[in-house]
Amino acid sequence: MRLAFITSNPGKVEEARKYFEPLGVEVYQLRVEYPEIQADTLEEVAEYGVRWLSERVEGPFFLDDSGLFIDALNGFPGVYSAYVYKTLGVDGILKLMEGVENRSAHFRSVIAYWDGEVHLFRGRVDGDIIHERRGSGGFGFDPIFVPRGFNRTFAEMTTEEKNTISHRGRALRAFAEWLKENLK
Ligand code: ITT
Repeated sequence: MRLAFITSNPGKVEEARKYFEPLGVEVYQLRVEYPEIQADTLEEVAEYGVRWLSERVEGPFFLDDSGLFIDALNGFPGVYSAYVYKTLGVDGILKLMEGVENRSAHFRSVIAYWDGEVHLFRGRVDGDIIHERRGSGGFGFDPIFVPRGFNRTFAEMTTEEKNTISHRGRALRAFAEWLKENLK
C-alpha cells in the first residue's frame, strides 16, 4: 500500500516513513499548499485542511497538524507553532523562557486521514524545555525538548527512538492500528 502525506515538512515525512516501512506501507510526500486556519485546536486546523484538500487532490491522503504547548506560557505557541518557529525560532522560545522556572511542555499531533471522510488520530508527549539547544537530529523544536523520563532531547535521538515516544509516533500508531482494522 502507498500513502500520500501532504506536508511541506520533510522531517515529518521521515518519521512517518520510518514508522510505516516495517509494516509494508510506503509513505510518499505530496507538496500541496493548503490553508491553515486560525482556530483554537489542532483538530479544527487539521480537519479544515483535509476537507479543503479533498476537493482538489485525489484521495486517500493524510496530513499532520502539530504544536508545542508550554505550560508557563499558557500553552503558547500551540496552534501558532509553525508561525512562531518561522519568526521567533528556537532561540526566540529560549529567550521567552529565560528566568522561567516551570519548564513543563508538551507536543501534540493530530493526523487527519481522508478516504472519502475524515478520520482523526491523536498523540501527545509530555516533557520539559531545556535551557540550551542540544543535538542535531529531528527538526523544529526538537533540540530544546526532553521527553519526561529521558535525559536526551528529541534531537539527540534516532527517528525510531523518537517515534516510540513522540506525539507523532503515537498518532501514527493509532492511525496504523485503524488502517489494519479497516483495510481488511
Ligand atoms: P506542514 O506543511 O505539515 O504544515 P509544518 O512544519 O508547517 O508542516 P505544522 O503546521 O504542524 O507543521 O507546525 C508545527 C510546528 O511545530 C512546526 O513548524 C515545527 O517547528 C513544530 N513541530 C511539530 N512537530 C514537531 C516535532 O516532532 N518536533 C519538533 N518540532 C515540531
